[in-house]
Amino acid sequence: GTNQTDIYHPDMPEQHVKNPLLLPSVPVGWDTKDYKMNFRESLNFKLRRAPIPTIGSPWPKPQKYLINDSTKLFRLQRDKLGLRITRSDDCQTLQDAVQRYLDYIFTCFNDNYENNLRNVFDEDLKKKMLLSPELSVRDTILITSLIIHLKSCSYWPDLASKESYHLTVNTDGIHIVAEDVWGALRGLETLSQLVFCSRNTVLIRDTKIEDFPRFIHRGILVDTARHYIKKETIFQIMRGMEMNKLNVFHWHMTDDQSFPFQSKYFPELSEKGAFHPTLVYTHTDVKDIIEFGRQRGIRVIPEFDVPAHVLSWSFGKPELLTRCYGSGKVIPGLLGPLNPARNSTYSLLQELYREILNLFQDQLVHIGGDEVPFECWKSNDEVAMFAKELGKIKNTSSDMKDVLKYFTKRFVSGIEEEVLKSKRKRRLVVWEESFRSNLPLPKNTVVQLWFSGSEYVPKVAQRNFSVIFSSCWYIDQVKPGSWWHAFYNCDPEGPKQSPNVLGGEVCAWGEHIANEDVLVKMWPLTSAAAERLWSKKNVRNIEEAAPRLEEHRCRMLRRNIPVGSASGPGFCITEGH
Ligand code: CP6
Repeated sequence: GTNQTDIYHPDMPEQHVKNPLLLPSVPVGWDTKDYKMNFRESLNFKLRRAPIPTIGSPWPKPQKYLINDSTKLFRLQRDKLGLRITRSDDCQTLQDAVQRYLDYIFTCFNDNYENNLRNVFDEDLKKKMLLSPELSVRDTILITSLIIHLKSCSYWPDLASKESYHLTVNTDGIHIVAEDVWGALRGLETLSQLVFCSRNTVLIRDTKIEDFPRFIHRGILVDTARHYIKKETIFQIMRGMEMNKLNVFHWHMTDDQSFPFQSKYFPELSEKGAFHPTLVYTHTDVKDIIEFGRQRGIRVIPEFDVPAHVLSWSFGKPELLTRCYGSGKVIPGLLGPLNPARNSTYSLLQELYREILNLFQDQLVHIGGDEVPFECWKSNDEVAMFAKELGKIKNTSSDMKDVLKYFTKRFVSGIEEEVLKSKRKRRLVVWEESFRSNLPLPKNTVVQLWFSGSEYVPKVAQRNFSVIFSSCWYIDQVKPGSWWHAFYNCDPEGPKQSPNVLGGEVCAWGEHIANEDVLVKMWPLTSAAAERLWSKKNVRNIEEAAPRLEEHRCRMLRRNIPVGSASGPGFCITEGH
């Protein structure tokens, strides 16, 4: 290859980009602690110019990736590109995806090559980076076929979905080979990111890619209870997820502040508990969102957080919650967690879960279990008596931990009854505390870590539970001036590989994030975590990633996703017009 290889060749993670305008090498910790700049680094940061975006570099970086710069460039023309799907037997999901991606591929923006070089002031470097100025269509080879080889076409994506694919671009045309449609989707996304545009021509290099995800669970938690998020915004989030090969939409549906789910069994929950009768998700809305995700290989996981974080449930169903009485720590008249002492609590939960399990398709169902305070239960005579009765049965003294255990056992067995009726396998997800409190959880439960680092993963493995990791990926906690590096440096696994880690989720907790800013806060920060979750563990060179992230940010803007700053200077030609 030429010197361009130094800049574009993504298969050399340890090789430093020879680009004088980028940050010099900084010592980067490899743990879950926040990335803090030292004085020298912060000075470098202040003086830094915008990274020069790469061109035609996919994000997240593929597992195996070869670009041959020694052959001529290829060009694509929509009316001259023949499409063939082998063994498609009516794979509608793929056909819809191909149309979507052809639109992306053939929307030519001339912003992403020559224009970016305007900001290169090192003339030698510029010469090396520039496509030969005489380049014309005659110097490129027309590719006339896009062939997708597909073994199967599953309807629903799930935990076992194969997302691997091979992609080659050469004189034989473009080939995507995948076991299942989900791999073909990821391959099409990569293909759409390999193309670039110069003088109104869609160009692509000779490329060979073998790709598969590092983790099977790569998600975003979206909180629709603290601020209502519009359906169209959720679609935009999912379009961004597709571009970053993220495959799980964790829907934190309800919380203290609102209950936006319009239940058919208990309409009063949203009639009284939503912020406004119109700020709800109907069954149709939920189905639309699940379908939008399905078409992109994105699974939707519901979370109706219990037994705490439920104040909004009480607006429609006051009798569900525990009334707190003055006892030092709690304010009299306040409502606490669900009342664990009443049969009606469990029957409502079971019926609500009948509805949830009919509506949501995914195997994983999040049942919450975070931040359960015991003070209110303790202050309430009915619950205190109930605890005493539990103690009598067990012949020991019972405390509120036992009440929580009882609640969990009965709540979970109600869900299990409904699961049996629905004839579909399910797996429960719980927040970290439920694991720490040693609650009676089914064998294959998944524990979502939200405050412990990866050093805690083996503790969960000891009890044979799987892990979803979130502790260092809070987009609502990002302070102005902090970097995407903190997201990029965080890893769900410690130095040793942990087979019980399914993956991780970036969390968009909604106390300080609304419909109008969720996307700009989410992107491109979430892209940093997306690469951590998809690419090889050793893909962690910030200097190598910076220009690629810069390109990716512009690419997302070109697809109309409102992407915020990459925390540092930068520009896209599409901005500000
Ligand atoms: N809301 C709910 C939240 C959080 C949790 N549950 C949360 C609080 C602080 C941090 C992270 C998350 N906002 N319902 C805990 C899972 Cl730092």
